[in-house]
Amino acid sequence: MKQNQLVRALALAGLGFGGDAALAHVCNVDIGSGEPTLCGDSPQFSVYTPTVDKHGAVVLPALPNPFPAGFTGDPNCPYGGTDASGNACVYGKAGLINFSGYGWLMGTTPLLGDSHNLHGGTFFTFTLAESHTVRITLAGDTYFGNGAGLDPAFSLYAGRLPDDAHDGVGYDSTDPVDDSCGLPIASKTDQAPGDPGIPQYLVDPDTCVASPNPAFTVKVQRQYAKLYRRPNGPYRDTLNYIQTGGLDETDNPLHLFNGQFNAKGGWSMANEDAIPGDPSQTMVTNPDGTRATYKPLPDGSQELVWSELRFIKAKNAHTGPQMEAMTIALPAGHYTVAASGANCNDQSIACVAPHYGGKITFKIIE
Ligand SMILES: [Ca+2]
Ligand SMILES: [Ca+2]
Repeated sequence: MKQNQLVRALALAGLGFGGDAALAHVCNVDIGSGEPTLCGDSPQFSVYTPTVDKHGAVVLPALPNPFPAGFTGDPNCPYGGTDASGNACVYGKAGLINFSGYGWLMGTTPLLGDSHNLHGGTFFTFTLAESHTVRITLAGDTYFGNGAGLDPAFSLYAGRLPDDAHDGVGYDSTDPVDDSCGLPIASKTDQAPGDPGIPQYLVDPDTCVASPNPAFTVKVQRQYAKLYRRPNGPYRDTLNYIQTGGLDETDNPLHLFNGQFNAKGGWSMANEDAIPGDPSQTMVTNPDGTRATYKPLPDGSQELVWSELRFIKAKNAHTGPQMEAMTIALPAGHYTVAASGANCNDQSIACVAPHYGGKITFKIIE
């Protein structure tokens, strides 16, 4: 319970960061269609409205575009109307002004990054009905006098995350702990296949005193080191924290993971509708090998509540404000772009305080 309260507090702290509660958790903004994307909960929406330039590229800039003629919004809470309870439906024009200087770079480290620091939880998605070569760019973009200074960087993945997913939910916790002593346990979603589940310490459940586990032999230690040899691999060791420096003599991790965002490997997140242990929520494996969990809804449909992203490629070819671009051939499927800054990765105010405007573009080349 303590852990959940802590997670909730962190999540709320994240909500304030960037100034817009509706943007704090995963919002998948479609950069493939050129159509407006609604984010947030009724009756308050943020609307990302891209344009298509003369070269046929979808452009999403820092300064928000006007709603296009004929824009109606959510049918349950129409633009200019009221919801079922009579509340006015509020539509805010959203531009990209929330890129942090460290959001992407932190995700390249073994401690990973916090997805809130990418663009307040905004991810950029597109869908290909068939194979195409596509071009994606990210650059700084001025808004209200700010915008210069972003060192752009982004990562491309196959798949997409559930709406409203975030780093700390119980189903897929960043640093999961047991209920009785608050000490680390293996992540059910992120541990490597073949992880033997042998803890480095044994803990007395009554006193919570930790002592070395004789079963955690040198051989087992080597097994862990092999399973988690890639610091930015698609799996995380949250039992023994082999990737991040191990445990101290009281069984506490020397270094916790910052979040789940992995800029150089696969990763996964869940939303609050994913319930650990709920047998009605089935985990399935997609044709590309990624896994996903769905929650059955009363109308017979299914809600995506947990999913894995499969890493394809990261782009940070330049240091400084130069635009980053990726041209890549992709098969049919759903894709996600995680974008933010590669300016710095430390705790200084100069690093963590500024947020920058940016512009992302997407185009099918052939
Ligand atoms: Ca995960
Ligand atoms: Ca860069």
